[in-house]
Amino acid sequence: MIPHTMLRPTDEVATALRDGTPVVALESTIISHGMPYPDNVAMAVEVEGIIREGGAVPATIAVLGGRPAVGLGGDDLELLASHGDVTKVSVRDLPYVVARGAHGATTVAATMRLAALAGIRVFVTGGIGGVHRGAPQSFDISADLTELGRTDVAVVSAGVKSILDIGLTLEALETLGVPVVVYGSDEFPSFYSRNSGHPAPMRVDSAAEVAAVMAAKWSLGLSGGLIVAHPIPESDEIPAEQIGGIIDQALGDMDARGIRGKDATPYLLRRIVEITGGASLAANIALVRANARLGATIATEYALATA
Ligand code: PSU
Ligand code: MN
Repeated sequence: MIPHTMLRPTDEVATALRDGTPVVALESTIISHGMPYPDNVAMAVEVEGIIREGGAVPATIAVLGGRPAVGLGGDDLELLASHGDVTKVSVRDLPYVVARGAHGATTVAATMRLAALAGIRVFVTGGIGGVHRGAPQSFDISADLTELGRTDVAVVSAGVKSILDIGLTLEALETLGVPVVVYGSDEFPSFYSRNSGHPAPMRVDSAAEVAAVMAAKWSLGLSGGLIVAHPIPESDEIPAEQIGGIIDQALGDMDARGIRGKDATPYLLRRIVEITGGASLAANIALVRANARLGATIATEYALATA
């Protein structure tokens, strides 16, 4: 596939897309607004390496000087990780940041859209956005869900954090027609924890099965994304009982400060790292690593299934 003309893919990514080599998209909000410096840039570099070891080409996506970039160099990752002036860009922000020639870190929603424009079908991240707790009053529902409903990309994540209402998020995904497959478990995972109290809507036990679901969905003309929920490795897990109180505390602090809207998720992520003294960050990095391994394998299987 030839990427959209406004995109700036690296030569490596453009060649891989042309040759049908597996490519895995990565988001940049997780770098700029999801983790502290310098752990964020170390994570970004390491994850790209894991994807290469898995036989795929990593394509970290961001907006740099107004150009949607697909595949980044080391300097770009450093800029996104450390520069104070990188906006969090969801789909509604893309036109403004592009028009102004600004830098932007793309969320799951914006990354999915740019990945799809480039012809990339597999995207690895940590956690996705969803229906926030209190959404019946605040209306705060992440555009990640809207995008999953319409853009043809499989998103590998460790589920959703309980900063969100997990039950309502799963309901919204069902309404949007988004398959939610849980990898190797009968329970939907909640990011730091392997369990959430919510059963897996669907279960798969191999990357080939994921690729088969992707191929079947799009062959049937069912547009939109899929969620591959990959539970955090047992050895890295923070039990739900332990993280639950910390998340409640972070949510209380957020309300007390009047933080809302697009600042809510970055604030909560930062506050949870503070309260846990970095333990949540270690878990976060571990689950992204595991997702990168799985994502590279899924991209390889999908390339085989559709060759
Ligand atoms: N959840 C995480 N880590 C993250 C995010 C969510 O555990 O870094 C980021 C992702 O980029 C996601 C975005 O797409 O936050 C969702 O933000 P919002 O709720 O404002 O849509
Ligand atoms: Mn929101």
